[in-house]
Amino acid sequence: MMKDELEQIRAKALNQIENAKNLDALNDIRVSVLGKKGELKDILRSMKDVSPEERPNVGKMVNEVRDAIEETLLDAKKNLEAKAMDAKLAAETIDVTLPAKKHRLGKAHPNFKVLEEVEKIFTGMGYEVVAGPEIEKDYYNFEALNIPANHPAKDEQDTFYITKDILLRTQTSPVQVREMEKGKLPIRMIAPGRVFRSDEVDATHSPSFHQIEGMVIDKNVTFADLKGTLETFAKEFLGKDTKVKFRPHHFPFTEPSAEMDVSCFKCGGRGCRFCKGEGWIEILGCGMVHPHVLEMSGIDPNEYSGFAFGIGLERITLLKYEIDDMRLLYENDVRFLDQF
Ligand code: 2NL
Repeated sequence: MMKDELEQIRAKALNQIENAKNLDALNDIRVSVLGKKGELKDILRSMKDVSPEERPNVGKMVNEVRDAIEETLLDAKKNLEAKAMDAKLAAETIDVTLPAKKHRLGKAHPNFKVLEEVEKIFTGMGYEVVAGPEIEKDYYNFEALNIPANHPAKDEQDTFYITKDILLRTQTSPVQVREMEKGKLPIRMIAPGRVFRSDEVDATHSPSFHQIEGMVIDKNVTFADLKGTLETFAKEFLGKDTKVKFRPHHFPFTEPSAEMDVSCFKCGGRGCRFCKGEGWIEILGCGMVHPHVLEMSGIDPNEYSGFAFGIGLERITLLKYEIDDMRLLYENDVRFLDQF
């Protein structure tokens, strides 16, 4: 009779365990069957009614049933925990084969592209690229370049002064003066960089823009070297059919001085809207370094001579890419920049 009861407890418990949905349900089963007030404890309490001969058998059976239920409970617990872990992992799964999010790639600014191109042309001819300070002494920006105290360029309307003697450079010439002062000759250099002039912003002006100056100083450098070098530059930069023309000009730091025009690369020189019917476009200023400029930087003009030139970077960028307003170069509108 007690044996039947035990079998019933076992069958009922195993069935409940099999149907348990979670760990709480399993625990409830444990308490109701194996706990202090559980069904098996009731059986043990009624052992006193069992005959002494039968007791060891019944005791053995109770132990068997308890062990079986405990073992099944443990298996079910492991099973439920494994299922919970599987669900957690499934929820956290990342599909590494999905396409990645698209990144917006940056692009080189047209000014920078032109600068790189110009640098490549001159370094290819053996020039060194040299940088210098944007905040300069009046001496390096003006005096050492033969620009007298009363020159209009020195006017506060054109130049940003920090103190009476310190200013934002208006050209990159000071970099070249500093190089001459070092006294290591010959010199073959370009000095690209930011320059400042107190100009109102419009389609062709900005208070901060960029210049590329160049200079060669050696024995027996002539105006023919200047012309050959700058013609080579123009052909490499704008195409081999480009023609050049030198017009006399005046700069305080060069003598003689000139401006170089290139044949219009849109119409080939016939005259069009782009070159305003001229057939020619001005792209740089140049000249033979003034003997007084050489002398002030400690170079003997009887032994050495040289040429120099200055190119407005924004100006040639606008020309090269046919951009009609300089302000576009500074706005950093990606719809504009994406086109280069
Ligand atoms: C222009 C004119 C020029 C130079 C810059 C230079 C520098 C030294 C000595 C002599 Cl250290 N000259 N630079 C020479 C001629 C012209 O630039 O119109 N640039 C946009």
